[in-house]
Amino acid sequence: MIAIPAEPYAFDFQPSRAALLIIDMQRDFMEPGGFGESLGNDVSLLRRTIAPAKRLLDAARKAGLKIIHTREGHRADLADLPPAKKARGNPVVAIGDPGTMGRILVRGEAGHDIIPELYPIAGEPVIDKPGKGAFYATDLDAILKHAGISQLIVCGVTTEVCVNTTVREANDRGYDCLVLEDCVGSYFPEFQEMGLRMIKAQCGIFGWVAPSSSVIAALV
Ligand code: TIU
Repeated sequence: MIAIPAEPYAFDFQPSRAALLIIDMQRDFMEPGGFGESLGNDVSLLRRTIAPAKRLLDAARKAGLKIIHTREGHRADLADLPPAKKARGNPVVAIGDPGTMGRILVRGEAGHDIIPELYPIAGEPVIDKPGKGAFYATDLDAILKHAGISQLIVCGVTTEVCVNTTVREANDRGYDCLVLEDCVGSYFPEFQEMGLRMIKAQCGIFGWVAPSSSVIAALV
């Protein structure tokens, strides 16, 4: 057990029971022409997460930590896409429509895939999820349970959407989540701040928040 300095108090890190969970670092959210931009967002705001997340990923790989990636997206026939999710916001380019990186948020398309900087390697499961939470309609819980994982070190985008939803789902399933403030990003600076404050408020109602440097220091 290693005490990682965190808010609201130190996180008792147990590397053999921990997984690095990298949420939706996909081209559709991080690069121009994808889903994020189709919703009217400035994707450049998310890109500051890439360098610290890469440093953490390299350290986690070196330390032999379990690493899991997620991707938000849908079947090519869109059978798992709720009509409400497709229609919401009255988008000019909706999920399933052709974009500059293939069909928006559709599995197998270039835009749906993980950015090259953080691309998974052999042995790192990739969870394809149709929703915002990584536990909804996926086998993530089974994979974590079978590996004896009870702690999640969380990176990814966006802070207030898929990261917060997943952390809340994880919390209700009994996992301890440590969210890394420099490795999660939002299109909205105020949601970045509040998304993190909501996790660590009330004595850590959903989990802990720390900079990635604290986890890297614990891994080496
Ligand atoms: N729109 C937005 O902020 N996020 C998403 O739609 N998905 C994720 O956060 N992955």
